[in-house]
Amino acid sequence: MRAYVQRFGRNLHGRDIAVGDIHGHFLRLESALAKISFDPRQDRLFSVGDLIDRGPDSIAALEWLSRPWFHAVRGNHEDYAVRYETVDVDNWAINGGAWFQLLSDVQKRQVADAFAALPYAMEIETAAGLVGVVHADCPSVDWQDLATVLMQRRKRVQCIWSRDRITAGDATEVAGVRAVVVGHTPLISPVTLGNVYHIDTGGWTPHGHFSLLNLSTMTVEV
Ligand SMILES: [Mn+2]
Repeated sequence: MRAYVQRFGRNLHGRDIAVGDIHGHFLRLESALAKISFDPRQDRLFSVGDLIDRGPDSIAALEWLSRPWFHAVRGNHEDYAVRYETVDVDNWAINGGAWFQLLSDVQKRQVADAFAALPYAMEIETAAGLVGVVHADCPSVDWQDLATVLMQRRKRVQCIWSRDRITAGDATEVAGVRAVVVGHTPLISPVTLGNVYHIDTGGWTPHGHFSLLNLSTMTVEV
């Protein structure tokens, strides 16, 4: 597998945009990107993970990951797929993973391998400083310690599952980084706690929408 933390240099030509949980709703994502005139020739899109499950088109995640301007971290739903040989299938199905059981053995392996290659964290250099992306929460006090901290399995679990910060309203800043962007917990509108931006506004739910966050200005474009 690749490194736990994947680094991206400055985008000198276009925008860097982050999006919350997609959960198989790639057509809705395309509509949201059209609203901001997203230009794949120069803009980049960074996903907080949970590309799959619940929505109608989970398998499209693989095609999206092959696009050079689309990047994602591992969410807890990708982690189900990575662990497909030992996962509690019934529990996963309740959480939207029934589609996976209909795949051939070859497809299952292909999907699991693609998601196993995803990093737990991405860090993007922007004009205003370094911005981090993880699925649920940053498990280290200082972002600069993250690669080391993620060597512990329980910290990787925290990274893709924890709701402690948002549940407690904890506004402690993550040191060593300008901002951290997370998803995992559906909200009516984006919530910023300290320098942690929670952007899953339920674009995959009947009444939610995708929030597209500009990583240079840390403002929501739509
Ligand atoms: Mn999640």
